[in-house]
Amino acid sequence: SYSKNERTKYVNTNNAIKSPKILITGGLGQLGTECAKVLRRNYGNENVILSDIIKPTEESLENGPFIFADILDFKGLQKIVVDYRIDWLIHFSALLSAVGEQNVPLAVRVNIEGMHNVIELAKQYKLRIFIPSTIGAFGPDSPRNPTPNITVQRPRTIYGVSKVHAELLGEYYHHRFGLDFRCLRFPGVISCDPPGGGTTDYAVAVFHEGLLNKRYECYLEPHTRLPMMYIEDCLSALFQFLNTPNELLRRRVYNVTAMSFTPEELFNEILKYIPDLKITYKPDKRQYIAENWPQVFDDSEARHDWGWQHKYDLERLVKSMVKDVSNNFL
Ligand code: AKB
Repeated sequence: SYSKNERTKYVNTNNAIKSPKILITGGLGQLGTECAKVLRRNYGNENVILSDIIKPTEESLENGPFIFADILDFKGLQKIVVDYRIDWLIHFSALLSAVGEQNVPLAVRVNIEGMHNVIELAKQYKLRIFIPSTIGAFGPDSPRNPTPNITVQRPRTIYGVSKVHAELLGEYYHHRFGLDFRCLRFPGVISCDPPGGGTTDYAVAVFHEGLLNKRYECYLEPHTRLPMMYIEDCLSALFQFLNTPNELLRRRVYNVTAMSFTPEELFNEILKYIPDLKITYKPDKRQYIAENWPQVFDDSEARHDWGWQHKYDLERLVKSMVKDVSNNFL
């Protein structure tokens, strides 16, 4: 059901509820293509526009419009919003935690300046805007087990700093200008599409390398516990949250998660499917990042306020990933 304001916006002259027009930035990253599939199933292919600065594959062009959009080009973004009459903006463009540390100036431009552009755009054109945050928005001073929705946030990566900045600016624009800003803090997201440059990537890479080469060298120590979720849960959280009437939201930023595991626990579950899998450990700089992140994420507020529920636990996740990767990549 739609709130009063939303009704005004999405009811057309025939009194039918109109689908929102949605722009996804950073659409060719880990979440974009799959997110577009979910939204297109619900709102129609033409109403969901995937965008990026990367050249798309055939698959990304399959089900609906794809356009070039550079989040650092404010006028270009304005033109897209006007030309396509955009209502909602899903802003995925970002450099992740590990790759951000390798190029801090670029991370500042993309994650901070780019976010300034989209948030200002959303304010000007009264868009609903979703920006993902992350477990990386916490740091060594935050309680790690569990990490509540509201607590100390002093991250030690540029990725984390930029995400705390996005959370705070979004909340500020909401209170000051009435911007419909929505933000979920995601844990490590596991999907058969490869992520690019995160600290939780090992939990995806092990499926690809494990199934292909029967060996995997892990860059985290065996007992490093991190919160995680399967892509399907991540996208249903996003979809459900985007559609929650404003009056049910007690916050603009919510923790969401599904499970927590260590590399060793994940590999033991995978061994049930690939018994000859050989695991070695060679911790690198990402170990330091992971050590300062939450181990267990408290998402009770999301569960309470808008009914968040995950479907995938570790066993189901591994079963699905083995199947997805075997079917699509082998
Ligand atoms: C990363 O590892 O940087 C991301 C995240 C947890 O935000 N996957």
